[in-house]
Amino acid sequence: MAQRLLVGCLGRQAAGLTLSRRDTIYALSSGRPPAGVAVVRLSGPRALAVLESLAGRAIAPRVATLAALRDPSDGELIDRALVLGFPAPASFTGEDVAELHVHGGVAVVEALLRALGRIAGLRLAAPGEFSRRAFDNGKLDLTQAEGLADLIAAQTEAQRRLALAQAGGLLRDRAERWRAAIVRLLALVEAEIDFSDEDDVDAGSDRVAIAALRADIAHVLDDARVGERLRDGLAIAVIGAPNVGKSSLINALARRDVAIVSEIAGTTRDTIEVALDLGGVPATLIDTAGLRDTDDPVEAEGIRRARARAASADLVLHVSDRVDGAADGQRVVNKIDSAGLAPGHRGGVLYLSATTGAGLDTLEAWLIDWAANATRTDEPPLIARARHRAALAEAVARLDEALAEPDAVLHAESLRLAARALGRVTGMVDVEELLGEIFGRFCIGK
Ligand SMILES: Nc1nc2c(ncn2[C@@H]2O[C@H](COP(=O)(O)OP(=O)(O)OP(=O)(O)O)[C@@H](O)[C@H]2O)c(=O)[nH]1
Ligand SMILES: [Mg+2]
Repeated sequence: MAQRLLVGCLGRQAAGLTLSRRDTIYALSSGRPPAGVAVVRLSGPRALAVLESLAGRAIAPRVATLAALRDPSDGELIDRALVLGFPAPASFTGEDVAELHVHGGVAVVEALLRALGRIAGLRLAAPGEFSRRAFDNGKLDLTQAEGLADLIAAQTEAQRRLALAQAGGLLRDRAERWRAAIVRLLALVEAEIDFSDEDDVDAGSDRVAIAALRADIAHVLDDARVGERLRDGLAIAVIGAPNVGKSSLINALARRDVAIVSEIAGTTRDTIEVALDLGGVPATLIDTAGLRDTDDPVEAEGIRRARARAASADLVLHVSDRVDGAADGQRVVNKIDSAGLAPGHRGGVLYLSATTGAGLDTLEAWLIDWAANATRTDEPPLIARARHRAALAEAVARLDEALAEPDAVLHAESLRLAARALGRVTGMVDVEELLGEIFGRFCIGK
């Protein structure tokens, strides 16, 4: 292993970015027309030449310029637009990029896209292709690309903040730092193996450092899944006996008629989900089939699903229509209008009426409070996806392996696998780089 890694000093190339010459791509990057403004973006070797041929003149880089855009094939005026050129590599994709800010009319955008489509060497971008090129050119790592996708999909304030932190490289920086530290340790171990006559060298000097790294990563993993909860939303299951008003409550909270309500017990069969914004924290409210013994196989299946949803939910609201009885979850007593009870929060129970709306504000405030608590952290969450969690957990497991391994060669292999796991987080797994690090430090007259 050590021999293979340390063969020769010739292989010390930079972690290779071999940019093949590729198509110039274009797409409407703004929302669906009509709109005030539409932004059409081009990226690739022909982007700036095409920009100038549309504008009929030279366009200064990085300066917003008003230009009359004409179809190069027939000289027809398409629109007067604000255009920008970003020469490579200082652009979003790392390639030459042009942006055309035209009036956002359906026909304007169509005419422009048609004109672009007629130009040789240009083609419509595939979904995500601009970001993919940015990734390929080292402008973004995987976590930042994911962060950008999440930022575009963000529906609530908490999601926006999380996505912005990811897009800004919060996780990338940490993962890269951990990985670099492991690669340094690995280089030391490799050198020990290489320069020692024995194969059972004690690689003990690095164990303190490995244990510290392991603790650091484990601490980040121990985050109550706040990042994933913010990204995916908190799950709130509404359960209870048939006819207590679960669906009515869901409709009241969602402020629309999402679930069917009737005086017939056993109305809801399927689980129905509604998205809620709880003070910036996304949540999914899940209506379920009323729990009771039944011979109806369809209803029984609904009840099975209700129990499963409750088991996996972040919160269970247990609705009943009377004061007595136990509950597994937060107790909510509905129909206080017919029971003659006052609305509010007393003795751990929320009293309300889905029909009159009394007590709903208390429930909403309680939910917002609960959501804030469920997603509260000292530090901004680093992990936003199961993929991140799996890779970091793998790194911890490999570091544990390394710590327990007496054989220096196997110890080094575990460290290498830990580094790879971290490299998978950012998508920058690269053996070349590992080699570079080792050669750079230990190429002493070999
Ligand atoms: N008086 C009064 N009636 C209510 C209230 N909430 C719901 N109801 C009525 O109770 C009946 C049952 O309501 P649903 O919302 O369908 O009850 P559910 O718990 O979803 O019932 P299943 O889906 O069958 O389990 C309907 O006739 C509602 O109009 C309330 O706050 N006050
Ligand atoms: Mg129902």
